[in-house]
Parts: sequence; C-alpha cells; structure tokens
Amino acid sequence: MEMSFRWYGEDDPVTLENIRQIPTMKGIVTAIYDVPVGEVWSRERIQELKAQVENAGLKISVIESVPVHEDIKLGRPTRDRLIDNYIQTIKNLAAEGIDTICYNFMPVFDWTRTDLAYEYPDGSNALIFDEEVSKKMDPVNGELSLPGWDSSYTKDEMKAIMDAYAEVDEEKLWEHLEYFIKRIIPEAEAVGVKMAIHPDDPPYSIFGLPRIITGLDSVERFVKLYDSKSNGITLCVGSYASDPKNDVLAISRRAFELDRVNFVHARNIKLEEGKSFKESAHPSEYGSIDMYEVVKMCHEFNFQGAIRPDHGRMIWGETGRPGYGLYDRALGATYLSGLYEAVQKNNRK
Ligand SMILES: [Mn+2]
Repeated sequence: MEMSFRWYGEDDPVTLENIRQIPTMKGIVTAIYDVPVGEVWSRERIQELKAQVENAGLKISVIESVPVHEDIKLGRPTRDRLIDNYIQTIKNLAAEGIDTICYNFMPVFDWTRTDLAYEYPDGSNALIFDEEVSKKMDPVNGELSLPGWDSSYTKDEMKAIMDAYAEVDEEKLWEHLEYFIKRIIPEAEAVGVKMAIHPDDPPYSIFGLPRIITGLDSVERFVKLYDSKSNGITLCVGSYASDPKNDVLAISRRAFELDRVNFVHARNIKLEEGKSFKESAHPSEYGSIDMYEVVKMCHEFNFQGAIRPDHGRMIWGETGRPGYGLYDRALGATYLSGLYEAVQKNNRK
C-alpha cells in the first residue's frame, strides 16, 4: 500500500512542498489539465509534469484522470479516432514510467453534490448530497451551477448533450464501455499499464442520465468485459458507500478477490435519510464506512498499489478547492497509515 495525495498542478493552492511534509506520503496523483479532452498527451508535457513532481522529491503514483470524450460514451462514429488518441496517451504515459491510470465513464457530469460547504457543528465544512435538493436541480433549464458541472458547456450545448443521451440507456452505455475497453486494455496490458475505472459518484442515475459503475453487480460485469489485471477498478469506498443499497465491504472484498483493485480512494461518508449523505472526516466513528476493515483488506490481499485520502473537509480556516484542502486530507493520510501500521504489526507476531 503506497500512500498518495492528489495534486491539481501549479494552480493548486496546496503545493508539492506542503504534500511532501505529510508523514508517510510517498506519491502524487495528478494529471495534465489543459490538454482538451480527446487529444493526445505528448511525451514532452508528461516529462514536464514528471520533472515538476520529482524535483519536489516525490513521484507520480497514478494519473487521475485521463478523461474519456463524450463521443466515446455516446458511441458516435468519431469515437475510433478518439480511442486511437486515448491509446497513444496510455503509451506515452507508459514510456515515462507511469503504470496506473484512473478514469471514469460517467456521462456529462463527474461527481455531483448539492452543497460544497455544509457547516458541521464544529465549524468544519464538507461536501454533501441532499436527495431532495438534487431532485430540484435541472442542468438544462435550471439556474444552478454546481460542482462537477462542466462550465465549458453553454446552455445550448448542455441541452444538445442531454438530448443525445436520451438515446443512450444503461445497456447502450455498457455496449459503448465494452467497445472502449476491448480496444484500450490489450494496448495498456502490452505496455504494463493498469487501468482503474472510478465508480459513478453518486452511484446511481442523476438527471435521467445512465450510470453503470454503481455496485457489486457492475464490478462483476465490468471485469468480465476483458479478463486482465490491466482492466481493473478504483476502489472508491466513499462513492460505492453513497448508495445505501451497497455493502461497501462486500464490494471491496470481491474486487480484491478478483485481483482487480488497481487504486484505492479512502473517504468516509455518513449516510442520511434516503439517498442523502454527508462527507465526513476519515475515521470510522464519523462515517458509515468501517475504514479499519478497508485498510485491513488492503493488507490481507497484499495490495501493492496506491491509496489516497479522498475528499477532506475544510478545517482550521483553510480556503481552496472544495474537498481538496491540505489539512483534513493530511489527517486522513496519517490516520490510514496508522491503521495500516497497526494491522501490519498485529499480523507479524
Ligand atoms: Mn473517489
């Protein structure tokens, strides 16, 4: 288990120097953010990013994410050229020594919350998802602009893309995912890259859009699309646990048994009424996830990949990118490493 931390590049208020001072920190999870989705990441740009991280005394553990163009998810004819580009990016990353790539297959919206700065009684702020509020959100006609919503879409473009997905139900989306997987995985395998699909967050349909990487059945179905360790998952326990129907520990155990866990996101959430939830501090006592059991499984299955604290709260007056402040994620990292040390030593006697 290798402790890692997400870094958003030079514009991130959290610096590499901050990150390297976090006890037990080994690696960086990052991406190139200014290459348009669908274009190839050049060797030069990857080298630049790598040098930046290495000059700070760290290394790149995982690329998160190489985004998948909507035309691939929609199964449009342009997808073949876009998949060629995606494969070239995988090859370029591999040539620079990067061996794990996280991505997701969520239509239009990435992770979605209804409030980015919910205030807990202790004064800390967290991201939350309120089911009732989410039902009132309408990406086409509504005035609300929310996180994870791609602000590069104009209103007309948003309507066009939402209309395009009206033709794509869950089965169609699975077909498009299968097409993508069958093309990229043999290439990733050939260059020693492990792909890690992130679950949909939250793991159910929102705004009428199909969502398919949602629970145990999805994991079972996904791994069968292509039988290879390179065709793996990001075990984001916070995302899987956000559907009260999911048993996140059962999903974790199954994914480890299948040997398809290529990356772990450890975040805790507190389930509330219905499908509402609040992100919480990492320790088990604050959320619905038994984080000790998650870390114990990483040890039991001798997980060699990267783990990172996922979103954190904003504490101690910190301002910055919601979910991605320094302090609470640093506490999360040391907590997770502490659990791991205890499990490891307990198993040694
Ligand atoms: Mn995650």
